[in-house]
Amino acid sequence: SLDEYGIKLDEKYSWINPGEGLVIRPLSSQDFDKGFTDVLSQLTRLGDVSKEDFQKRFYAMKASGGYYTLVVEDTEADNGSGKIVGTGTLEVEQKFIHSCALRGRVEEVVIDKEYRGRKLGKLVLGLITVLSKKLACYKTTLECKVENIPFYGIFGYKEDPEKFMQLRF
Ligand code: 16G
Repeated sequence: SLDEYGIKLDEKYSWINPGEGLVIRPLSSQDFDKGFTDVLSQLTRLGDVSKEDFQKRFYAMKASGGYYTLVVEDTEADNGSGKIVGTGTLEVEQKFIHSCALRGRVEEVVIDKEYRGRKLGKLVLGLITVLSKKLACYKTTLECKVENIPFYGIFGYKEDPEKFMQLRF
């Protein structure tokens, strides 16, 4: 449950309600079988990721710390065996600057195309944002398509005057 990320679902978090049959929780090592990577492949190129690859990376991320991946599961889908229908990750980096602060990054926010329009993206991003604040990140940033700027704006994310640069290999 969200306990694992230090979030106790008290009345303060009554807005964390994905709807009938749906749950939002941390990623588990068993989620490959529930189609976690199928959801990721709706964001960008997934490449070859076997169940073994997924589990290796899952445990490596756990060991290194700083990765908070949330998933939305439709517990009633696939005859009750459950299906991952959304995800989003908070990555927390350690810094020397700002008095040894933490910096948050929002990554891989994607909702299955069949489940869009149910405010699940808002739920995932809202929870990631709360989590980054709770962990005392001095800032939390993300990269997104221009058409998604208004979506992130709802949560207070503003366009950075600095330019984002990249080198692709
Ligand atoms: C988007 C994602 C980012 C992801 C990237 C993949 C959010 C907020 N942003 O920018 O996390 O890593 O797409 O695109 O979800 P790429 O495969 O072109 O690097």
